[in-house]
Amino acid sequence: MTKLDQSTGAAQGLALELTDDERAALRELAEELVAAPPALLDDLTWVAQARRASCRLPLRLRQTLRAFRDDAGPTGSLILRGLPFGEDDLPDTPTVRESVERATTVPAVVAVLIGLHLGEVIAYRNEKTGALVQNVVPVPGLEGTQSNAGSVPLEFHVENAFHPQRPDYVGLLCLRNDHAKRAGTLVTCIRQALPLLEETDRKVLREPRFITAPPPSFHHGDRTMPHAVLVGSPEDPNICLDLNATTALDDEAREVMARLKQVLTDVSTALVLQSGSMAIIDNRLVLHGRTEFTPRFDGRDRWLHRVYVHLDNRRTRVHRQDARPVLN
Ligand SMILES: O=C(O)CCC(=O)C(=O)O
Ligand SMILES: [Fe+2]
Repeated sequence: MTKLDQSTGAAQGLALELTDDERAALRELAEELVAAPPALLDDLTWVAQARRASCRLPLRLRQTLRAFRDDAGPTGSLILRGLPFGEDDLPDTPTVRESVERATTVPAVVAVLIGLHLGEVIAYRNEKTGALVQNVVPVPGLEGTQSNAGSVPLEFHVENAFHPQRPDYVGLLCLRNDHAKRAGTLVTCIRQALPLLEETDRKVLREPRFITAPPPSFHHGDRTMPHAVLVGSPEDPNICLDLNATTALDDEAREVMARLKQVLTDVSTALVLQSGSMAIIDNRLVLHGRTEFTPRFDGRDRWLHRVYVHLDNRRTRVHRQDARPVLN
């Protein structure tokens, strides 16, 4: 893994650019899976075939994912570039609410293969109809919403922060960026924010003085009990916070949350994904959001595939019916 060019001055995280040979090998593997019956991303027998195939991803890609799983590094995010598809091969960007991908296309299969090498690809029954691969696209009428169908700036959040079994990783694969090629996924990592917080503030953030509601993408779901924002090792904690859905329960906690928001903003970076790139975000360490952009609804708007990954299937068994990877 190599560090990205840091000419912007901001640490942009870990990155891997596929070589031409690796791209060709990944294309061949993805096409095999596109054709594997029943050619449905959410079918358990198809997922089992994809899981086996994920062991045949190019070696450097497997090594990179394996190292990222051990430690997501100072920024908690990884960018893969040179994935085997181009903007010109794609159909129009969807424009409907709750858009998901059900059929095995090369980009969707690539997202699933990468997710399945990192862990298990999961979804939530009450979000986007439980589909394993979801479309992140601007939707007419939802421009101003704090959701991934919007196009106004999207506040920093841990994905599904309210859920007791939130994803360990979020994968965002870019099929096409916005017309201006400038829309970015914003990321900010608690590892970079922590040194800038006073110990008195850290202590408040370790106490159960916050509650978090489900995001608008969830049709059902309960608010959390009072919870801490920083959890685990005091020197290298996990973070659980959604700036649009987390409420502080008292004045002091509210002030601390405002200071944390400022620090998270100060250390944030924009990952401007272009077609053929994928960001993998460690959802225990990183909050993400999005810059604003102007959709045209002309079939060429920004389009990402999103996948969620869990590291441990057993941990979520109580949330799943039978062996399916869809959580309640
Ligand atoms: O549009 C993006 O870059 C990220 C949107 C988002 O937060 C998500 O899809 O989870
Ligand atoms: Fe998100």
